[in-house]
Amino acid sequence: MSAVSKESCAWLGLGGNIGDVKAALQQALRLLNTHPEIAVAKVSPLYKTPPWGVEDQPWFLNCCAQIVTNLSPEDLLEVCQDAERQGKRERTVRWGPRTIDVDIIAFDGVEQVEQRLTIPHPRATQRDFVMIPLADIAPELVISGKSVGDWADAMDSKKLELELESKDWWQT
Ligand code: A4P
Ligand code: MG
Repeated sequence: MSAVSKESCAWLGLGGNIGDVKAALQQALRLLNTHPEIAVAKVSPLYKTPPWGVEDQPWFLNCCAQIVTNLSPEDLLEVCQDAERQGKRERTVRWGPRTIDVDIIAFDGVEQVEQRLTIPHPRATQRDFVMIPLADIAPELVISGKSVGDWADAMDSKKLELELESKDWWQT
């Protein structure tokens, strides 16, 4: 991994809708937090969200996290994809497959458009299941010229349900 000396904040969007999603999200956040170059600073409440895009599928669980890291955005993406792979692993037939996505929504001072990694995430500001949890932990963060709080205020928060409100749900 390439070393980046500066500590940066980054914001992640996590979600899934197959299997024990809460457990998969907890596992992903704990995995990120145990990485030597990553500390999980804040986690939003966990929301139950209606499916976006393809609507004929189960509701999702979604949350956002603020992390502090020495990694470059590309190396952080690799760690996020490792966490996804672990979450997707089939453990036992009984519990079935698990699906989890971990996206990088924003990274301090970074704007780039590349197929491998676009920051800020190109579709994040259209998604209530990203902007509403993100507004819980980073309302002042500016994405595409507008604060996350303002993006979230323009959305219909009633479509989302609070699943777990405590800020340490992922650790318990
Ligand atoms: N990639 C580029 N930029 C990024 C970034 N900022 N963060 C590349 C993460 N990855 C990024 O990712 C495919 C590739 O995008 C990665 O390998 C990486 O190199 P992906 O997550 O498999 O799919 P995607 O094309 O990024 O799709 P997108 O728009 O993230 O949609 P998903 O993940 O398919 O969305 N409804 C609700 N309520 N909640 C949800 O969480 N999720 C989806 C799935 C649809 N509807 C949903 C939800
Ligand atoms: Mg994705």
